[in-house]
Amino acid sequence: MLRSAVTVSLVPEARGGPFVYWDDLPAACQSARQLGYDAIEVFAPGPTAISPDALRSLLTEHGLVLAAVGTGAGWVKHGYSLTSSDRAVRRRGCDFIRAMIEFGGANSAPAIIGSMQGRTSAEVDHPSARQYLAEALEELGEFALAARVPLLFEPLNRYETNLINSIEAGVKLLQSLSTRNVKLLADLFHMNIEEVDIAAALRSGADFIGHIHFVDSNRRAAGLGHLDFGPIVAALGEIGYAGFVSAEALPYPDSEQASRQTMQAFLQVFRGQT
Ligand code: LER
Ligand code: MN
Repeated sequence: MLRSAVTVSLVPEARGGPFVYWDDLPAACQSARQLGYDAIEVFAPGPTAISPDALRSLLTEHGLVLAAVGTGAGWVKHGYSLTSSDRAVRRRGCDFIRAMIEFGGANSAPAIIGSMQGRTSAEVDHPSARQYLAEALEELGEFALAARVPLLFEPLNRYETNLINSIEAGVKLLQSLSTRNVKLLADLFHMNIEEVDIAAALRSGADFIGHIHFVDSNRRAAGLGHLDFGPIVAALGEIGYAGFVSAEALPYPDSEQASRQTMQAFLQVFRGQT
């Protein structure tokens, strides 16, 4: 059965970003548990921010599991990108993600590649960027397989990347790879900007969707924007989606209220509670 998760950012450089809880991991775990979440998703500054054992103890103490770990700190803190024109920067980006895969894998959670996909530039044209990205995903997908977790790849909207903006483009990219261990992260905020029909896109990505970022049109908590969740929930049911639905939303009006609002929406739309 599909499960609920909520994001926690431990990255000061990401301030202003779409994460529900900030800075204090124990406090976030406590609040998440009180509100009834199954899991947390951690946006960490790096693989040594907290030891996997300490993280496991904290999760166990609160009856939570780890849904996923973000790798975007590689970009926001270090300027790494998997499609940089500089081979050394691409290598450092891959190594950072390998370490994050091990970090998440130690608690059975996949790593997410979002902003680390980078974008084309004056130095890197589209075919080169696509090739760099495919090479990195081949390597990292198989590395994740050895850590017994999938790797999650997230299409982003056009203002964040010009590489992979839609589920269709994501599916094409994954189909071009030989590794079968990369799955798509469908973020409803990005999809609201890029997709013609969100529910149809989810259905078309059926075999590839491995994680959902649950959020409304304006990146506030579900229910605070104008997304129609009925067809989205129906599509996820139709494709038998059984992964995490993770709140990656702005802490609006504050973390606690965004978290509470998301859980209320989750129970309503996925569990049929009124
Ligand atoms: C960024 O916009 C995003 O949605 C994150 O999940 C990826 O870093
Ligand atoms: Mn996202």
